[in-house]
Amino acid sequence: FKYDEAKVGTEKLWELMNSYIGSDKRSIQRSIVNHVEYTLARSRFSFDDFGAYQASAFSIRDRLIESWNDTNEYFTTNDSKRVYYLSLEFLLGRLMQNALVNIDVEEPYKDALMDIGYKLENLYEEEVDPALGNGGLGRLAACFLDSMATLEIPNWGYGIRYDYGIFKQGIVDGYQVESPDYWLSHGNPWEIERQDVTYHVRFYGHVKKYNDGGVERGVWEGGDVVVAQAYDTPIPGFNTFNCNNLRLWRSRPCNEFDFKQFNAGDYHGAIGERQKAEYITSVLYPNDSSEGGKELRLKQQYFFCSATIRDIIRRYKKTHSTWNFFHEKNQIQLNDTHPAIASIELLRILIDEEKLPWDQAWGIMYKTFAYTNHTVLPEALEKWSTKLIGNLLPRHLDLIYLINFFFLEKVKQRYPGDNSRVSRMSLIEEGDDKKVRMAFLSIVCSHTVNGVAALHSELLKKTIFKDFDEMFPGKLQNKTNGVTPRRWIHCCNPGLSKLISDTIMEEHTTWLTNLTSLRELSAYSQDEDFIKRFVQVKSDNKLRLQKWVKEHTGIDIPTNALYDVMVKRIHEYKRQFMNILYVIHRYLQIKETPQHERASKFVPRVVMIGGKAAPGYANAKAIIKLINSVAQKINNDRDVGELLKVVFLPNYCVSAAQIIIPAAELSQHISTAGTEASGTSNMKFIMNGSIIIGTMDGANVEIAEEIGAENMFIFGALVPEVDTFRKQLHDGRRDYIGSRLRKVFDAIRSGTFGDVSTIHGMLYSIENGGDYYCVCLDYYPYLTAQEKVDETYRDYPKWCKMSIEGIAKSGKFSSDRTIQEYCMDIWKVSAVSIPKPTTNPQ
Ligand code: B1H
Repeated sequence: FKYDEAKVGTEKLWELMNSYIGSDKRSIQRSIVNHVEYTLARSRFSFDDFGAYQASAFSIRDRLIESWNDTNEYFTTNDSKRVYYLSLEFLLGRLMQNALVNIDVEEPYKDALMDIGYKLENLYEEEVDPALGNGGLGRLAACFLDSMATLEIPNWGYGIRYDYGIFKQGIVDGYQVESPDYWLSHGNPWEIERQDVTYHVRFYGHVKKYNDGGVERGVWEGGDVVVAQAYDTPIPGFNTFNCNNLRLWRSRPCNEFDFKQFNAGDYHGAIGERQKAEYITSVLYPNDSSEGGKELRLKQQYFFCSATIRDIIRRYKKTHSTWNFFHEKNQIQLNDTHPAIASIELLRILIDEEKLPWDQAWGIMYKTFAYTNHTVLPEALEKWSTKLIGNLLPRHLDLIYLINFFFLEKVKQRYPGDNSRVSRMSLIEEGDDKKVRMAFLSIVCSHTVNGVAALHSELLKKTIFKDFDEMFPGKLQNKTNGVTPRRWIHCCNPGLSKLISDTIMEEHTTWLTNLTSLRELSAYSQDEDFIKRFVQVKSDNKLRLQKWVKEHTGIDIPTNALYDVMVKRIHEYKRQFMNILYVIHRYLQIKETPQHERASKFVPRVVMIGGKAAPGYANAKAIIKLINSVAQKINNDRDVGELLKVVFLPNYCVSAAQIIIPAAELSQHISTAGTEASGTSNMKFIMNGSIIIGTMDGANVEIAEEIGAENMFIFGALVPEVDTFRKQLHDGRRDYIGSRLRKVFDAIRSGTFGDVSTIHGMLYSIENGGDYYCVCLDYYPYLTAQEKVDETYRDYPKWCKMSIEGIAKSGKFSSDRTIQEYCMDIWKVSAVSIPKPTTNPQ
């Protein structure tokens, strides 16, 4: 090519590329069939549902790529301010329906596929559920991505492309067994492998320091170098052409750095070394709300942070020649402290490689980063041993010490003579094994810090971050969590979505982005026709869950019973244990009641509990075993019949949640006050018309504020009462087990539910002053609340009214509202709308 020919060629190429795929039946079918033939190399004789899913996914991805490319180009041309959401977890769930709904082609695809003999709903079921997260924190990241794309915020998510997601949970003899989730075994049609986007990441090695005109700089050399390779997943917004990106990093061996070993003749050894590199991004750590302090975890954190920061800098440098606008063009949000090392990495690059003065480098970092705290539980607060950091990331440890020095100087200036404050606030916890307090480090390195619900944010200010709130008033904010109504109403509950649209006479495209308009439903909470349709939707969903339960557990459950659901990670603080104690109590009561009185005394219930226990968390596993043993006994007690059924829902995950939540009538959110930072499933449940039985903890408090406490079953100790009880326990109080609870303990111990000896340790501890999560304190208020549940369910119109009021007033809990608040108060970023593309004639 001569230059001019090349230019003409580019224009032609451009014209060809700009042909958006049409949404008529023929175009859709042609694009699917093209992928069957040319991507999958299948013929019409070997084209099953899975093949149809894959081909459809590729065809949808093509559409996403069109707007994804346009979006990125538009942001670059307009030099838009961008938000980067850094998270070690993105619990996306299945992508196909979400993509179709967001780009508004679900119906056309349904028709197009039906016409060639495939049911779209069946294809949805063919998709693996990508589960690169533990629970609420990872799912929140996914909801935020959806909201940011929908609100047209220029955003990229950054994280790790784990080969293995959260383990799959099986139940054998009532015990949890874990099996690996190798989710990529059949390929991933949603991602785009970027062979052109790679960075080198260094570990270990040593640092040489030198004085550069008064600034100390470092040169970090030696050690191991691995390659980070990018994989992109388009994140389409709802009802917009904007399509954002989720960039996940995979670790690969580095070709340039291991020649020596190969040349030394140790061929196998050298290959082994290479494979170690791949190991970094192999597996997601499965410990929700507890940190293990393992070197590999720190490697994961630094690996993805380093690649991410380099990527952000490279993008910025494409359009900027000075550092002056970096923070005005880039905001980086840390999803908890897991990616906290990113701020130190930016500082290191600015000082050691970009040769900026310390003050300028510090200012850029500080104005760029913001940090979200998700827990006050001490076991979840990350603390990395200085030995470990110093070995793996020697230069970063230097910088952390330097930051700490400057910071403590400021503390001393501000509070002269207050030595205990200085040691309380130090970024380093002293002791034999000194540790870096990652939360404190993140506060100091960020311009804004936030909690995830009003109560939680207040607690942060009063407890673990009290000193910081005093020193930096206003720095700690609240941003109450939310969930995306696209997935959590429209996709998972199409019946309800339609009913809402019909009732408030708005297209779903309108109210799904303006969720407070659900308030209009309030007027129908006693409307007979509406209630009739509402009840029909719920009972369809119950039927769907009944089938799911049969398929996954073999247990038959009735549909004409109250569906009582508790699904979340298994943890002592969440108190699944209290739930099952109550189930036992209910069972014993039924048994004590003469047959002919039972129907009038008890509302038939199906109690369903699901969730994963961290593999090393013995008490959580013992709780699962207890639930299964109790279920086994009760479900097979013919004397009880259909009055009470208990089901452990195995392998709780996003796709299961989408079936379980819409079917629930009652849902349990019963954590000890002050322990659950927010909770997000509580929001999903109310949006789907389930009533909450819960404590005044996390976002429950705000849910009560919005929907009215009279539309929930609230019980239990408040934070101050929890504090008092714990003090009493400490001081030797032991009289907290009443006779009804004693009976339940006795039933467990006496073998009524078979061998559940794994729970005996917990029972003993609770009885002997170890009731840290206040099960016994809240047990009786819980019984009373449960009685109220039965009483209300008997008055079914009242039940429906409560449940409809809940839906109507759930608008605040859309993650769109949350993201709008982050945009205004933290990132100071506004929407950038991609112009509607013109479709070229095909
Ligand atoms: C939440 C975690 C968490 N808080 C450590 N903290 C992890 C901590 O792998 N780790 O090391 C993983 C997860 N997760 C949850 O965040 C809170 O418990 C919920 O209450 C909250 O709703 C959710 C989202 O903010």
